Amino acid sequence: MMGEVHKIVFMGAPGSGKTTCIRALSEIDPVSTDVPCTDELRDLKETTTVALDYGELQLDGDSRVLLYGLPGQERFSYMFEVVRAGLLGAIVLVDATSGDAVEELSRTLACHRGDLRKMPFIVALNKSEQAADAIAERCRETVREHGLMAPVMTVDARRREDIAHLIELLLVILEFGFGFEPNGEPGRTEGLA
Ligand SMILES: Nc1nc2c(ncn2[C@@H]2O[C@H](COP(=O)(O)OP(=O)(O)OP(=O)(O)O)[C@@H](O)[C@H]2O)c(=O)[nH]1
Ligand SMILES: [Mg+2]
Repeated sequence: MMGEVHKIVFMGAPGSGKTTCIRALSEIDPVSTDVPCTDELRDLKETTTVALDYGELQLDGDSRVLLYGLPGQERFSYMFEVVRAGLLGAIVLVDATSGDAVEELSRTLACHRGDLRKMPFIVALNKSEQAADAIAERCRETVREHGLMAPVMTVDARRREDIAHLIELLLVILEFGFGFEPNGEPGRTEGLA
């Protein structure tokens, strides 16, 4: 993988932890476009991403991973267009403490289904300090219901090693093909969902 550049996107509902992941993982000062929340989000958190987060991670040799965080609010979902070219995979964050966690995942999958059929992704169940097994299982079902396939992992987005582990897993899935055919149609991926 000498000299390669991998491009990965973090997506998910507002407050699910995308900006936190990039801050935890980036080895450069992350570029952040957070602004104070002005709408109903104000009760949930202080700031929200309105354009993109950007960070970088160095791998062995001179390979790099470029990390992009999308805004969580659906009205900014067109920002995906900005990062789509050359994208190798995605991390879909889910806030396990949200009463709507599974519905939020469902909305994200529905919004980006076309792209997620063409690249490997991992569902990362965040803020999962308390037992999140039941939610993880419902996330797996939701992924299947959308005709998609992805592992579901529990993480703490503030812990660098948790997010580094997600990236490693994504790169392994990429390296071993994940059963994706060159035309982007999912192939044999049993066992990963
Ligand atoms: N307890 C806990 N808090 C977390 C965790 N991950 C993120 N947070 C907190 O959750 C809040 C929201 O995280 P952000 O990273 O801003 O969420 P986001 O997905 O970027 O949100 P938008 O940009 O609004 O879409 C922050 O206050 C984080 O500190 C976690 O694993 N556990
Ligand atoms: Mg953000």
